[in-house]
Parts: sequence; C-alpha cells; structure tokens
Amino acid sequence: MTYIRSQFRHPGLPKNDLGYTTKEYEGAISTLCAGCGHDSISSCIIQACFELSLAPHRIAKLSGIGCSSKTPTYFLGHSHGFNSVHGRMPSVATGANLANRDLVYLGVSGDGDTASIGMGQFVHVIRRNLNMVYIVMNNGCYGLTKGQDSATADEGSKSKKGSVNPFQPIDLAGLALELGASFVAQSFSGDSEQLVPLIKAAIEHPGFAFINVISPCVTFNNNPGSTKSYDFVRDHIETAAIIDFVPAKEEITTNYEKGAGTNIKMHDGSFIHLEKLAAGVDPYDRLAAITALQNARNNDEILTGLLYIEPESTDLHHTLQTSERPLNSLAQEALCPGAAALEGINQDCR
Ligand SMILES: Cc1ncc(C[n+]2csc(CCOP(=O)(O)OP(=O)(O)O)c2C)c(N)n1
Ligand code: SF4
Repeated sequence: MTYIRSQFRHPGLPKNDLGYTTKEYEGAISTLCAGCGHDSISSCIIQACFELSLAPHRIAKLSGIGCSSKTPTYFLGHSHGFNSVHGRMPSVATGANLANRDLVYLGVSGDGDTASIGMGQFVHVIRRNLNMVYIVMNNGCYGLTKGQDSATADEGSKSKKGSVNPFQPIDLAGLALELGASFVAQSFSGDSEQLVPLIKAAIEHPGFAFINVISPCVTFNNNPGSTKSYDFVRDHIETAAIIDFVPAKEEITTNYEKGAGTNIKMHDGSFIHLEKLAAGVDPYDRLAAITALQNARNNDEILTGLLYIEPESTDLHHTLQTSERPLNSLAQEALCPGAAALEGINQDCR
C-alpha cells in the first residue's frame, strides 16, 4: 500500500528556540498497524526533542530488530540512525558514544529484543552507565514475528489464540534498578502527558536512563485475558507521581515553589517537578522503588512514573577518563602516541 503524506503544515505551528516546528523532528510515514502503541511513543519522542530544542543533527537514534526497532524510521528523519542486529543495539550505542560524546544517544528496543536475545547486552550497558536513553516498547510479545509470547509476558496472560503463558515475567524496570541503573521510569504509550516529560528528563540525565513503556500490540496481544492490552493497562495503571520537566533556561514558576511536590535538580540546572501520588515511592531511594514495584505487582497494578533517579550520576566517559573531544576531531598526533610511547608500553609488559 502506498501512503502519501501532505507536506503542508499550518504556518502558525509553534516554533521552538531553534525556529523549528515539530515537522523538522518527524520521520517517514509509519507502516506499523493502525493503533500500535509504538507509534504513540514515536510521537512522544518527536514532541520531547522539539520541546528541548535539540538540533536534529546532534541526535543519534539506534535500535535492534522488531516492530519497535523499526520506529526510528518514523521519527527524527534528520538525525543520525543505526538499525542494528537483533538485541545488539547496546554495543553499537556504546561504540558510537565512546567515539563521540557530543551526541544525544536515543536507543529504542522491544521486549523481545531486550529481554531475550539482547539480555546480555542490556545488563552490561546498565552496569557501565552509558550516557544514553534506552526505551523499551513493551508489548509482551514478538510483534514482528506474529505475536509469540515474550519474556515479559505475565504469568497467566492469555494470547489471542487462547494459550496461557505458564512462565514468570522478567520485570525490566525491576532488573534495571537491581543492576544499579541511574534513571529508571515506567510509562504507558497511551499517556503522552507522562511520557513526554519522562523522555525529556531521560535525555538530560547524565548516564543510563531507562524507560519501560507498556505499548500494546493491537494485532497480536490486545485480546481479553492479555495483561498488555489497552483495556487491561488502563484498568490497572497506578501513577507514582505526576511529573513535569523544566529546562535550565526556564524560570521556576511560583506554583512549583509553593506546591507540595518535590523538585529534583539535575546536573545542568534543569529540574524535574514531582507531585507524589503513590505512597512509598521516593525517587531518590532505590530500595523503596524496588519495593514499590514489587507491591504493585502483588496488587496486579502497573506502577508508572519516575521510579528512581541518581542526580549525581557520572557516566562511562567519566569512569574511563576518555577524550573530551570526539575522536574524529582529533589530529594524528593525539590519536597515535608514536613509536617511542608504544615501545615504552611494550617494555612494561615484558
Ligand atoms: C538473530 C535473530 N533471531 C531472530 C530474529 C527474528 N525476530 C525478528 S524480530 C523478533 C522479535 C521482536 O519482538 P520485540 O523485540 O518484542 O519487538 P516487537 O516486534 O514486538 O515490537 C524476532 C525473534 C532475528 N531477526 N534475528
Ligand atoms: S504487529 Fe503488533 S507490534 Fe507490530 S506493528 Fe502491528 S500492532 Fe505494532
């Protein structure tokens, strides 16, 4: 089927600080099924990058394989992109990031791509605190290969064909917390009001920022009995806190100063404003976040919002003391220490 999208946009569309409208952040027209949650997440990514006034050429979008991993084609059409192999996005992101720390790294993946074939890469990229945003578009199934249960499908969840999943799910947010991720959030593709500020905060976070987004697959996993369907998620969602992200250059409104919420200051002076809703969720307390997730699971609830943040997070470049400048901007003398230095290193190893 051929789709034609009008190039016309209303001349009065809002512009950001760079003078761009959201059009400059869009990609090709989506070929995903109409109603797929992944398309809603793409829209939130577009909106977040527009609102942050990011220059599109300063963003690198990366993915693995799956319907979710196809989405970078549908957003940020003027940015760098790398559609890698199934489950291998983290290693490509690590290589690119180490070569050039000046870009914003935005990885998208599926629950199959992350929780099965990509599990080894996922846990190590968390451990290294690579400065990137990692979004899992979690539909509990392998959408691209016709809807088989994935490792995040809940025990007892029913497939479209009526089979019941007998296995415990892997809780990706819980796993990320356990492994020491410095930013962990959970959201729902149908809640752009929550997801857009979460993505903005994740982009500004200096370290690994993980967002697990429940994103229903309308074709294979939206049936009664599925715990990743639109109806189920809407009925079982529990919001940890209402969140807003305020960039450093914007003034803190009096409302926020007086309000009962918490302001989390980030390294660059921007802040996240939280109006707490769920008891026991303290975004500075990793253990409380793990407990809150576990409690929500016991109560058949899906806890969304910012679950944990480490405001003093330092990323992999800091740990490894790497070059401040992108490798492609270094001259030969800086890149190659010369024969004498090499000989010295060799001598040390003898
Ligand atoms: C090495 C390898 N193994 C298996 C596949 C087949 N395959 C393609 S996508 C996919 C799973 C996709 O599921 P998920 O990551 O959850 O994405 P979704 O399509 O649900 O968004 C699989 C198993 C592949 N492409 N490459
Ligand atoms: S098969 Fe499922 S995940 Fe893939 S595009 Fe269709 S609705 Fe989305």
